[in-house]
Amino acid sequence: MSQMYLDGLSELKETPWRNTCDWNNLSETLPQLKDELENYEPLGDLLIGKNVHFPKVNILLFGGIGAGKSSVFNTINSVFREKIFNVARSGCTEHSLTTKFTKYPVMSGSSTEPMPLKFRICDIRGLEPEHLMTKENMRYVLEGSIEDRFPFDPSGSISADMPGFKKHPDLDEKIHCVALVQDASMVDTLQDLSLKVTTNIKEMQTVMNSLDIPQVVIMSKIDSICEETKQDAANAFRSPKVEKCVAKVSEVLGLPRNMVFPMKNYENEYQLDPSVDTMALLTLKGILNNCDAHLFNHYDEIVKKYTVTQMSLRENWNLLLN
Ligand SMILES: Nc1nc2c(ncn2[C@@H]2O[C@H](COP(=O)(O)OP(=O)(O)OP(=O)(O)O)[C@@H](O)[C@H]2O)c(=O)[nH]1
Ligand SMILES: [Mg+2]
Repeated sequence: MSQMYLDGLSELKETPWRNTCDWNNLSETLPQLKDELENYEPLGDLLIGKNVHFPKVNILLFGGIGAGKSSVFNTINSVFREKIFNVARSGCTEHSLTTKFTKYPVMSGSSTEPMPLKFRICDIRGLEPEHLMTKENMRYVLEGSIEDRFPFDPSGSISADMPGFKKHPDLDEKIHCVALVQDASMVDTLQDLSLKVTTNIKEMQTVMNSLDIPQVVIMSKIDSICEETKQDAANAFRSPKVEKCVAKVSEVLGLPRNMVFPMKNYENEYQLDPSVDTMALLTLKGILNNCDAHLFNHYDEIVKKYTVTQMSLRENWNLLLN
């Protein structure tokens, strides 16, 4: 864990370094935010009245081993399931605990009939100095060629004839935004200890850029760099330590500071915490905005391919009956 950030207590700032939401009124803020995201539709009002239905957006979690990728999915899923719900395996191991490429649906509601939301979170094996991602594999993942539950080694070789490889994926099977997950407690060592992994991430960013796929950073484990944030995640946006860490990550990964989202994942808790929930939803909202920005560049293609015609309605109806 980073000593630099744990030395001394951080004095919380009077005014937050980023304006996010009303943290003093979470009993109203949180349900509003949750409702907004439960009703998220890809491209939102741009498709209203058009009879166009783009099924779901796909978010890829990407980063080093143990960065907290699977925990990010578990945290977001827990918020919507209204209970701590660990679907993806998480923990600390010598090699990445996640070995399959998994497209997780997110369900809302704690009732018996959960409602699937309009986004999926894709979890992948973490990068290790001896298991770095090749540009070719990155392209396959981003372009939707890797099917759900495919055992996937970022450095392994993949051939188009392998089972689980999709040759011509549709736009709704591709990745629409990448969230680079970075452990906040590793940030001051990014340039030395994990240099190989960081260099690999930056190399993969060139592939994402070439495909015009937006990137954000989820800066996980912020509770481990700031005592006040550990006590209450709501303090993160008034913590100079978190602010400094965000600036450093933005500099190293070459993304604007407003694309870096601090997050505290559920890891030791038995019960949901409104501050942790709110922070996770703010992050998700930022990611979904980026997904929409990406889809906007494919607007004409979406209208052309995803318009629901009388014919396709009839076909779906027949499928349901048979
Ligand atoms: N304190 C704290 N621990 C966290 C947080 N997020 C994740 N962890 C812990 O970090 C460890 C690694 O988390 P994972 O979610 O398994 O990380 P991963 O990136 O999926 O790891 P691999 O799949 O092995 O690459 C686990 O022990 C988590 O409980 C966080 O926000 N705060
Ligand atoms: Mg994992």
